[in-house]
Amino acid sequence: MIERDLEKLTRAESIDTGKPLSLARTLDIPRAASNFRFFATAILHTESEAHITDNLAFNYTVRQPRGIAGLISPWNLPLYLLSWKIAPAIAVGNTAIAKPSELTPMTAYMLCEIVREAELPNGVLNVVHGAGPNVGAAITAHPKINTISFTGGTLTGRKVAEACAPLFKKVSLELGGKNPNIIFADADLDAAIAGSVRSSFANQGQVCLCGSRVFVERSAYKDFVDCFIDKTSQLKMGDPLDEQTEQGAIVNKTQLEKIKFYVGLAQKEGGKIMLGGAAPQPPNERCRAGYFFPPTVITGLPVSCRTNREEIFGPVVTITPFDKEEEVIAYANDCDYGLASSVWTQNLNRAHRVAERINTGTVWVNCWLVRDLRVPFGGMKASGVGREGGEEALRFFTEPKNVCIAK
Ligand code: TXE
Repeated sequence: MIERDLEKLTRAESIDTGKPLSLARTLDIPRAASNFRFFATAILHTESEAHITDNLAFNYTVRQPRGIAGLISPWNLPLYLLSWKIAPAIAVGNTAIAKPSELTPMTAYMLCEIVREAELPNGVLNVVHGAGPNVGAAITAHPKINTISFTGGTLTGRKVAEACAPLFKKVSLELGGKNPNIIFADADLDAAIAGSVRSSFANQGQVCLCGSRVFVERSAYKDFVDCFIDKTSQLKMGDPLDEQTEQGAIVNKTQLEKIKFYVGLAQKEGGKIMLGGAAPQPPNERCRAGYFFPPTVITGLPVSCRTNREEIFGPVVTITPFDKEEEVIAYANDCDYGLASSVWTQNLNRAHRVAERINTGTVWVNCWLVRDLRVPFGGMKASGVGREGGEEALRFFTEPKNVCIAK
């Protein structure tokens, strides 16, 4: 039904978020269908563990639904991220109370119509709309909602954790990121540039996985910067509802102001704006009051300045040269976040070595945002606690019980 309603859902998602129609149609909505399909079949293939204790006993583990799951999701990939919580939660037998971001309610509402048409029993999925501090906080505070899966900002994630701790709730937190994107001189530069433009500016840079700190080995630095800027300047910014648009609008004024603040800060910290840096003319009359900001490239910043430490969550990247592998691993790890990273090199030993030493929940090598729904997904440090995806999600939403039967 999600696939049947692809165009309706695509248009609603683009209107709510400002993302290009083409992105909602190829990424957001198809992934929502995949999420439901994946977990509907995953529960047909789970295995149960058993342990024989000498001649004493036979143990088996049952993983039972936990009860009512509270699912709170953000505005950047609304249906994509909400469905990724709903699907596993109900697949293993919980009921769910889901709260989408107040900024992007539409596809969650449309999902309700779809599940009603699919005859999901009333009460299994309950979508509540409203702002975080009241409706979101009511979910995290409610004593009967014993499992919370949250995706959003780190500051809010802390509030969610504080609300859940005294009630001993099981909590999964997918938070912010300040992801390193490392290009070694021996990389396939064409692939690294194409991949880096995507990881820098997809969804207007509003993806927690975006590679916002680009590090390039010095011997390749000038070529990379020149080609990266050239390729980025070809991205077509426009009306999100225009089929040709590749760069849409920022989700709201607050985020636009946040992006402008950090571009100003970067200049104060010694950065040089190589591309973008100021709000452009709106693409057309319909978008005259829209929140547009061009892909922005900043060089010349100190590695540990605020611009390189704090999450901007917009189409802004910094590019910094490095000389040694040790040095760039230290740069990558000198960060409060630990969500994702990309490493571009054709030296396999180096790929394994660097991947092992970077402290992020995901390390992509010679790619970005390649997603297999079976793998664990999530971050460490200020990027969150716990993992979503595959077996990790099925285990998060269930309560393991050991039954030990004497022989
Ligand atoms: O997230 P919030 P926002 C980052 C990004 C962005 C920042 C804030 O840097 O600038 O987070 O974005 C609900 N109790 N990310 O404002 O506030 C809220 O209603 C319970 C990264 O979107 O975290 C919404 O449904 N719930 C992120 C959800 O939390 C509360 C993607 C997320 O809102 C609440 C988006 C409370 N006290 C932003 N306060 C990622 N990891 O992908 C708010 N909410």
